[in-house]
Amino acid sequence: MAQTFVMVKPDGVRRGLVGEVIRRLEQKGLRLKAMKLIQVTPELAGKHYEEHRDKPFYGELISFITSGPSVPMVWEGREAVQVARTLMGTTDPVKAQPGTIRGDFALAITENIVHGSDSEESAEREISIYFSPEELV
Ligand code: IDP
Repeated sequence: MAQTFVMVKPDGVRRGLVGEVIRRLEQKGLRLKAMKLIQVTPELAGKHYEEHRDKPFYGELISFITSGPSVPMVWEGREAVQVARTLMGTTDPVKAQPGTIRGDFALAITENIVHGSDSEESAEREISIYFSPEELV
C-alpha cells in the first residue's frame, strides 16, 4: 500500500487548521500511520528542502518552516501521494481550486498550510527524515 508524507506547516498550526487537514485526508479514506508535533530545526529543514537550495526563495522557506511548530504525518492508501496532493491543491494558493486545502485556506505562496510529497521516492525520503521506522504504527 502506498505511503505519503504530509506536514501541516507552521501557518496551518498557528491558524488551528491541523484538525481540518486531518479531517479531509481521513474523509477521503487515507489512513494515518504516524503523527507528531515538532519544531522543525534548520538542520531538518535543510534536509527536507535540499532540492530547493539554489532557489531564490530558499532562505524565506527555511525561516518560515522553522518559525513555529509543525505537524509531520505519514498517510497510507491507494495512490496516497497523488491523492494527498490533489486534496492540497497546487503550490500557489492563488491558482489552487476551491475545495482544496490551499484553495480554501491560503493566499500566500510561502504560507500555503501544508506540504505533501511529490512522488513515492520523495515520500520515502521525507518519511525517513522525520520518522524512525518504529514510529509508523
Ligand atoms: P509543493 O510544496 O507544492 O511541492 P515545491 O515546488 O516543492 O511545492 O516548493 C516547496 C515550497 O516552497 C512550497 O510549498 C512553498 O511553500 C515554497 N515555494 C515554492 N515556490 C515559491 C516561490 O516562488 N516563492 C516563495 N515560496 C515558494
